[in-house]
Amino acid sequence: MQIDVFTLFPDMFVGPLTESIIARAQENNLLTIKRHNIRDFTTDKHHITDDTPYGGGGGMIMKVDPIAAALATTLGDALPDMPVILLSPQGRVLTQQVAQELARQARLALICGRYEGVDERVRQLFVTDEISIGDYVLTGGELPAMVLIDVLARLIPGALGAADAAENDSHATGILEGPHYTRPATFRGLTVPDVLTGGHHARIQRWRREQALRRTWQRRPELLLSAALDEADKWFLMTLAEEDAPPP
Ligand code: 4FV
Repeated sequence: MQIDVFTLFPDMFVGPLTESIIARAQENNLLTIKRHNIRDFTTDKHHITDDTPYGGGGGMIMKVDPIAAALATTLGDALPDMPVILLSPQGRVLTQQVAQELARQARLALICGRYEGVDERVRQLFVTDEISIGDYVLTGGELPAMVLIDVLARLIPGALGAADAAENDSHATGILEGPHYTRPATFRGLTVPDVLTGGHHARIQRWRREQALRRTWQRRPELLLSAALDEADKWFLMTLAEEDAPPP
């Protein structure tokens, strides 16, 4: 996968994209990330990339022309048929399902807004998709772009160590993950559940599924409405409901 990032702050990406899994995915040519500084595509001597809003009002707006030049110059004839994603609070909210959909693309372009946002003609001329990482306002689209790159990198086959790690993720299964344990077997008197050290894989799998269902029931019950639940899951959830039901 190749991701072209258009930003006024390319150096913000250095840290997050040069460590651990994302660094290794680039070393193994599973992922290529190209950072483009929109300011490099200005034509005026002051390299202006933003201006005051027509109609007045506070704040500044990112100009369309430097962004247009950056996209055309760097993407060339690949531009028309590749997803161009604007990171903004007005976008569809990023979920694991949205990430799985985008992870099928060979190439993506990400536009990072700043100030009050981009000129609307950026959307009209270039943007094919708009993604928000959540209902809050950040100083720029760079962190959302990094979040999107991180969630996509994990979904690239071969990017993660254990082959199936991504499949069991919270949200990848539609429900939350249950508790995890590793050595020591006891810490400050807290011991690892016996089922996990008993070596009975079917019991371990069942226990993990029930813990995941319990955590989802307690913290994000709405996820259960869209989760793929089998009969055993439904019976287990019934017992949780009885547990929580007020005494008659
Ligand atoms: C944002 C979000 C976000 C809005 C104004 C950048 C800021 C500034 N992007 N998910 N939430 N963007 O807050 O994606 O231009």
